Amino acid sequence: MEAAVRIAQLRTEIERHNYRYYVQDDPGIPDAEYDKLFRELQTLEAQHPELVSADSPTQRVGSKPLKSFAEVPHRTPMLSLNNAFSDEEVRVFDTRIREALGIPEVEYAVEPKFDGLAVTLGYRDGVFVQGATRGDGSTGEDVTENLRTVRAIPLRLNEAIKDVEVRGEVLMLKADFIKLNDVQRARGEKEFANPRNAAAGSLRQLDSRITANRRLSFFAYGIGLCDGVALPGRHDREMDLLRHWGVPVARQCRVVRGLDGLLGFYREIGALRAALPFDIDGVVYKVNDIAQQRQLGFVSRAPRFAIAHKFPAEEVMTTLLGIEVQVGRTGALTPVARLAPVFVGGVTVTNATLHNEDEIRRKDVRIGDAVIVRRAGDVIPEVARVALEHRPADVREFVMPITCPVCGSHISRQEDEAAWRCTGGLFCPAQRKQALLHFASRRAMNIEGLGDKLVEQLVDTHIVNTPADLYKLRLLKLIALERMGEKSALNLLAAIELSKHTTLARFIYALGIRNVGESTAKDLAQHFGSLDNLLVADADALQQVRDVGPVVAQSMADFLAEAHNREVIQQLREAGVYWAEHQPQPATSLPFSGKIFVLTGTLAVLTRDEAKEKLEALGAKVSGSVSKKTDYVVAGAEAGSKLDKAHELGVAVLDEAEFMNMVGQVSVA
Ligand code: 9MJ
Repeated sequence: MEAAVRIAQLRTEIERHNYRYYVQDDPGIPDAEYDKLFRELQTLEAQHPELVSADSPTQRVGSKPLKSFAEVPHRTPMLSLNNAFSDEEVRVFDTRIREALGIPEVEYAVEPKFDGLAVTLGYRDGVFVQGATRGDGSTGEDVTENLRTVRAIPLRLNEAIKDVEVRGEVLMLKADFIKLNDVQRARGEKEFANPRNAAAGSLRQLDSRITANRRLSFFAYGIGLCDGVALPGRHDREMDLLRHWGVPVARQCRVVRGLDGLLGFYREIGALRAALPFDIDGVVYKVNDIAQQRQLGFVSRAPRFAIAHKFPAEEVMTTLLGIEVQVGRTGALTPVARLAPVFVGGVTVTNATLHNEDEIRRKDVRIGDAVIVRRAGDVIPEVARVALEHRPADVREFVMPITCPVCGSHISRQEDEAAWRCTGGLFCPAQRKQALLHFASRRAMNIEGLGDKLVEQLVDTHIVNTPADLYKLRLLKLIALERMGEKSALNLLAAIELSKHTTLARFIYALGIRNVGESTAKDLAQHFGSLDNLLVADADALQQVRDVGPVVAQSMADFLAEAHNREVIQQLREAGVYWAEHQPQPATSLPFSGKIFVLTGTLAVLTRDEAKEKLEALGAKVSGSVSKKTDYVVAGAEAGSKLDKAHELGVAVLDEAEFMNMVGQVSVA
């Protein structure tokens, strides 16, 4: 047989087995048989290098390690989901949707909630070209090489779609997780706590050859941007389309009607949970009709048309050995339970939060008690309640310290707050350490290698007091520290140097201003465009920023009122921290700001007025006549002279499907 023919056969057969294994949970052949086919293909390709193609299964073996992952801005945001923890919260969700849409019953697409990592897969002309993690929803990390090794991810779609983003979740099947831990144990290497951690650890490998040995899986749950084919206007049909393209979609996805349909699905999947080949932490409900989804829109970064209904957190009993008070980055004193180690929610837990003093009183938690500890997914484990029937006779009451347990400063508590706070600010070593860890964290300045232990040493030895001091570190100082070798010291200095080139948003976030999280920092950076503009902004100016209210404005003012904070900012700039400043965006900056549209002909889905309203809401101008300045002409049925004019001037013309797709893209992911 001709090599090219056999190669094509082998590729098809191998991909078919991948699909059966990862999607249908029904491996067609034993691993050894699969390996034989794979080796035959490798041998043939080695003999005929001209026949090797980027989408061959042999290309899933990983490549040279990267130095770091590049950042990828998402062309359409990757949303997160709001959660519901009870039937009642689901009822409220359904009622709100019915009322907003003005209909008696809603059709929902329902899906398992995969407990993995969200990724986006970019295909051009049907070929997988780029994959990225969710990151903060607007920018992720380029993990293309790692995703290429995931056999469940098609390297080529069954149709050559021009440009499409597939959204889904990377996870590890339970069976593969068990096998992986067997291997880790046999090699004397660290075992993973649960499939999610194993998947996360494998996906974030700079060396994709390691990822290739980890057998990750993938399930799609949506389509981001799509160009080159009109989407069907219903979520379930989009899922069918993905299946048709060869993308894995979970078998459990379904369409139901009304609240009873939602809760029925929740119970059904709950009963199936243990028998599923992958871990799930709940189910997801989405309004099925895409036009209705658009009508409902978003709150903040989560869609109003979807919700995750989470399974209850796992609970176990253990002994409360003691209560320690920790001081956080903003000075909040948090009582932390020290526990007899216990396995819960997929990990071994030795600490759990007790939130604050009032919670300890309310739950009547005493040292020595038998306590019920709860942990769900990624959240911090907490002490849910005391098992009073198991209370020993010799329990002790917890007493809140009257000064900061770390620096001895006075502690205070605002009337409307549950937490006591240390008033020491950056005088308090605990706050200083936390501030530095936050500054160096991945989403802030991203200084790899600056972990708890090192920060502890640097602060305790007074080598580093403020973030600016990090940029003054020298090799000799570092290698004088205990347990610090020359190689680690050099790596750290390189990471610090690398962190100097950042973005304004990261810099603002890194400062650790109270109530200024990542998304607010982004909004501030976007709005003000430069740090100097931000530094002179008063409360009124600040409140012009999207999502900024009096609380954030006050936090900013408090932060900037401290001379030492301004001093640190100045020192950081002098140390060479920089970013590209961009033009400030007007407060009304919207996806289509500055774009001029002309509508012509008859539209089928929207009326002309609705289309105009939609465009204006997105910041576009809608004009009556076509000129060179026109960005797009939207041509419905029987479009006449305006369409001709557009062609004449070379203005981009959209048909209604393309237009709907485009307005959908900017608001729906
Ligand atoms: C998960 N994690 O299984 C979504 N998800 O949809 C499902 N996540 C999602 N859908 C929009 N099934 C944003 C996130």
